[in-house]
Formats: sequence, structure tokens, C-alpha cells
Amino acid sequence: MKDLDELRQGIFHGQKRAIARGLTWIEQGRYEGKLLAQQLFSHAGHAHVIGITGAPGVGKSTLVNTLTLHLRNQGFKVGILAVDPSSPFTGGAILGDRIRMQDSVMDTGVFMRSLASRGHLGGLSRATFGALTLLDAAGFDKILIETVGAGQSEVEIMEMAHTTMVVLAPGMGDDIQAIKAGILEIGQVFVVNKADRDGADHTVRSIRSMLALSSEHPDWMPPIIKTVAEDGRGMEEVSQALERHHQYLIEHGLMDRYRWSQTEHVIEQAVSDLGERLIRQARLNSDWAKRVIDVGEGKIDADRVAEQIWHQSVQEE
Ligand SMILES: Nc1nc2c(ncn2[C@@H]2O[C@H](COP(=O)(O)OP(=O)(O)OP(=O)(O)O)[C@@H](O)[C@H]2O)c(=O)[nH]1
Ligand SMILES: [Mg+2]
Repeated sequence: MKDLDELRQGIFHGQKRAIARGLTWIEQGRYEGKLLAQQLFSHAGHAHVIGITGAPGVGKSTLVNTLTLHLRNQGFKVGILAVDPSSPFTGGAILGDRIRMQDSVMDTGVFMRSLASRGHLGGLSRATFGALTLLDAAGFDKILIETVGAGQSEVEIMEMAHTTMVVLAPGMGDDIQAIKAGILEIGQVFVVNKADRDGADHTVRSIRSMLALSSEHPDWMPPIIKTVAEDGRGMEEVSQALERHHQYLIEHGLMDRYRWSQTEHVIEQAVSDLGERLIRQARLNSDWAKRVIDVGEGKIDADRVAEQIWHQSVQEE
């Protein structure tokens, strides 16, 4: 496919239009998007993927913006994905994010994109995986994924990050909420944002005592950093903590292990796509109704039917 080849070349050269187009294909769940992500996969695996999660309004987008400027000053190329599983209802929030992130968007070493759930949530995590692959292959050194905390789909998305940063803010009672939602287990770096407000030290202390109780982190003790995302205070400490965690992952062979399981995931996805394709074809076949009847009457096991469908498709190829 000529289109696809051109697009791939554009992405390798970091062209924003090609990146945007590829991301749209992927987000829409199009076949070309899937092909593209598969072809780009072997060129990915270099970026440090950083998840940023936390309750609504704690300042994640502001932090992403300020951190991006900071990382740019250090010479990193930064890709940003704002993932919003509940998007049909919060189009306004996404627009807000976009506007807030304008500072970053003007720069060619930064690419920002919101991903929304078009239909089912499985589609969103798949689109996020594809988008990560694309940005990684396009040469972004740091990829930041922002998502609102705690639901199953968010946890799934945070599992795509090498380093997960949990953001809290004082006085929202979300120290307790975070603990309830099990968010402490997924964080390797903790940020108490809005440290210009009262109660930041209290939030730091409650995180610290919860972390002391948890045995989830045998080698890595997650740092807890106070920030004021609006004026950049604490951003140097945040970027240092992220860098230290990245080094930790490299030294312990965990980046390689992560890449291995991502590759396994790609294969698993292809196998499950194949299964879906087989069943779609089988349903169109003239003997489908007979198969349904036979299984219903116990004339044949469903497993045998699955094997027949598989053999049939191999013969047809
Ligand atoms: N006082 C104070 N306000 C802040 C700080 N950081 C962000 N805010 C404000 O907090 C509000 C929410 O910030 P966002 O960055 O949109 O928060 P968010 O976590 O991305 O919100 P959602 O995406 O809706 O979950 C905005 O009005 C920000 O201006 C801070 O350090 N101090
Ligand atoms: Mg936000």
C-alpha cells in the first residue's frame, strides 16, 4: 500500500501531519491503523513511557504542560496522550486540556493528542497501545499519558507505562480515596500538587505512612514530591525522580522485560483478531445453522466445531 509506506516514512521523519493522520487511523480502529501499528512496532521500544494519573482536578494537565516544558529544556522530545475514557460527556474537558497545553503544542519537539473512547473501552486501550507505538517509532524520548484515575480501563492503560506517577492534591480527601482505589500500588512516583495550598504536608505524610505499610516496592522506594504545577515549583525534582526510575528499570533489566511482554501482547492481539475473523466468516457460511443445531442437540462438541471452522478456513486459503 503506497499510502501506508508514505505515512510510515513521514512518521519516521517526525512529520506532524503524518503522525496526526496515523493516530487518527489508529484511534478510529481502521484496518490501515492496525497494519501501521504492526509495522511500526519493531521501530518502537526506545521511549520512556510515563503515566500520569489521579482524581479529577488535581492538576494533571497543568503538570503535564509544565513538565513538558521542563523536559524540552533538557533536550527531550515529548509526546503526550490525554486518554479520556468517559469522553462523550466531557468534550469540554478535553478542549480545556488542549488549550492549556497550547504552550507545548507550538513546539516541534512536542506532539499532543487526546484519545477518546469511541464506543467500547477495549477499543480505547487498544488505540492507546497503537498510539504509543506510533509516537515511540516517531522518535519521542518521553511519552506522557494522562488519564483520570482508578477505573479498570485506566489501570489497564497505566500498565502500558514504564513509570506511573500518581498525582494528589491537598484537602480533597483523595489521600483516602486513592488508597481505597488501590492507586498507591501502581505508583512509582508520587506528586502532591497544589502545594501552595494548606494541607500538602499532611497529604505527604499520609502517603508516606501508607507506602511504609505496603510491601509492593521491595527495591524502589517511591519518592513523594510537592509541586505547584502552575508556576513550575518542584518540576526539577519530578524530572529527576522520573529519570532515576528510568535508570532503575534499565539497570534491573526491566525495560527489556517490559518490551518482551509488549511483544507477546502484540502476538496475542493478532491471534485474537484471527479468532474474531474466523467466527465472522463461519457465521456467513451456509452450514452455520446446521452447526448451531448440532451443538444444541449434543451431536457434536463446540470444540470440534471450532476445529472444523479452523480447518475449513485453512483449506479456503
Ligand atoms: N492552586 C493551584 N492550582 C492548580 C495547580 N495546578 C493546577 N491548578 C488548577 O487546578 C485546576 C485543575 O487543573 P487541571 O490541570 O485541569 O487538572 P486535571 O487533573 O488535569 O483535571 P481533569 O483532567 O479534569 O481530571 C485548574 O484550575 C488549575 O489551574 C497548583 O499547583 N496550584
Ligand atoms: Mg486533565
